[in-house]
Amino acid sequence: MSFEYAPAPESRAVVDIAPSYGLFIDGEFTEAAGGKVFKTVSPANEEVLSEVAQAGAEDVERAVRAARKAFEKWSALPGAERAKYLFRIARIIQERFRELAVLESLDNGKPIRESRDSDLPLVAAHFFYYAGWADKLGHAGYGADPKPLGVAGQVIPWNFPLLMLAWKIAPALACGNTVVLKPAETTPLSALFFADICRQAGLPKGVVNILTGDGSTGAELVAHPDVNKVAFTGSTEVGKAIARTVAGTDKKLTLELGGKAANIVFDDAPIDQAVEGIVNGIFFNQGHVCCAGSRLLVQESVQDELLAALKRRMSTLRVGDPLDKNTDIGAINSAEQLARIKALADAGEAEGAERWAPSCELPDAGYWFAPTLFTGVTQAHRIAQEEIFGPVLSVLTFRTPEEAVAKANNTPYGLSAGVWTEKGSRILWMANKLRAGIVWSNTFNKFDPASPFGGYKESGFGREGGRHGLEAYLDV
Ligand code: TXE
Repeated sequence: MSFEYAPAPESRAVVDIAPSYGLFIDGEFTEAAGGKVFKTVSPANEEVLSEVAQAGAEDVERAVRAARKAFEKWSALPGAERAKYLFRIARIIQERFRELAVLESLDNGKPIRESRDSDLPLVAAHFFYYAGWADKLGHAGYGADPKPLGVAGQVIPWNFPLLMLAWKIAPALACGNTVVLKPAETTPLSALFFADICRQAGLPKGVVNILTGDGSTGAELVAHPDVNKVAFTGSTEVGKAIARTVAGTDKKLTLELGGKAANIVFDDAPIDQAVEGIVNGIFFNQGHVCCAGSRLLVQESVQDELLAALKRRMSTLRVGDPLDKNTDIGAINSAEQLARIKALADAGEAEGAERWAPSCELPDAGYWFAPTLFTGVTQAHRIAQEEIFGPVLSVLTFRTPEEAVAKANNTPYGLSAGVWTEKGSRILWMANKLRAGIVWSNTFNKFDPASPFGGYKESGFGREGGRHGLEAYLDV
């Protein structure tokens, strides 16, 4: 069985999406020099939401020039003045949160409960947090007068469009840099609404520029000789290509790439609490999360009990309309991403793992994938090594803490991990042994702007968030 999906009209009405958008350069919306456009669709029903300009080399040139010009004045402003703009932006985000949450769910496919209760509050929190730093940089232990780097070229992905923008733009502006940001091609709209918020806040022209476009726009931007700092979040493959471009230049670089986090459950953990953490870890945002707990490592003695409880819980998850407040799992962001998830899940079966999913109705139109569990997974299986970036959980088992650590660390990635146990000393021991930038204990996917975020190994380098996040935008 299947059903027709149509977004709830009352929520859809809170956001006014224009039929077309230009690039945001030097404080104005403008057409791309080459006149090219592309469509952005709602992944829940393939409705065309708007037509957006595709920036080319000439537009990158214009945007970087505008950012360079604005840098002179912006970097010379006292920190307290820059803070005022950032506080103003944070407050406008709070005032417009409902509109932005609906927009984000429409363009990305994520459940409104998540965009409203997780993404948007964190977006505002990042601007408040870094606004607070802008006038304190001289007293933060960086030396008397730390300097901004110049023009930051920032490329972000589609899984948390507005939150990734906040992670990149808030610290850059607080430190006195100016920005050219390229959102992902499947989720350009919230960045364009953010451009409007910059105007509303009276931000000086050219301090923030938004270039919509695909990977070719991103490649032009990071290669531009007048960009001083490159910040990228996305696939490890593209991250490596960007690192090659930047190598041999004087640009600074931070990369936040993929992950294959282990969520490790010991036999003394409260099972119900752990199940909630596992579900949140892998099904939050359809599993389109770089730090998603995509591998469950469960201690052998509690495997049966835990998996039974997990399957019961998974059977209650509601998949469907992103704008319905009761939805737990929304739409997969794009046809391409859906194809990648399907291919890896099929590889799991072909390699001998056992596939299970609760019965659930999926809409006809749009891109959907049921929450899926694989048991009988070995460390060599592709679904235990590669980032699936979808609602698919691979289950492995262990007997001792040492074995758990060895298995958890046995992927090319090192972004995050979770440890579930009542034993404090074990948590500390595990946290030290796990090669992961973030280790959560008895919780998962908790974020705070004051806490640095970033990875080991192929998950990238540099930290975003917290005091460490400032260092990526300062010459100290
Ligand atoms: O990523 P891309 P895709 C992982 C996840 C996913 C896979 C592919 O496993 O399945 O990557 O996703 C821009 N120079 N992550 O293809 O291509 C692109 O336009 C400069 C994990 O969407 O890396 C977009 O804005 N920029 C991840 C951004 O890079 C380029 C989040 C990300 O797209 C470029 C997303 C180039 N040569 C995917 N090519 C995370 N760490 O959270 C593309 N882009």
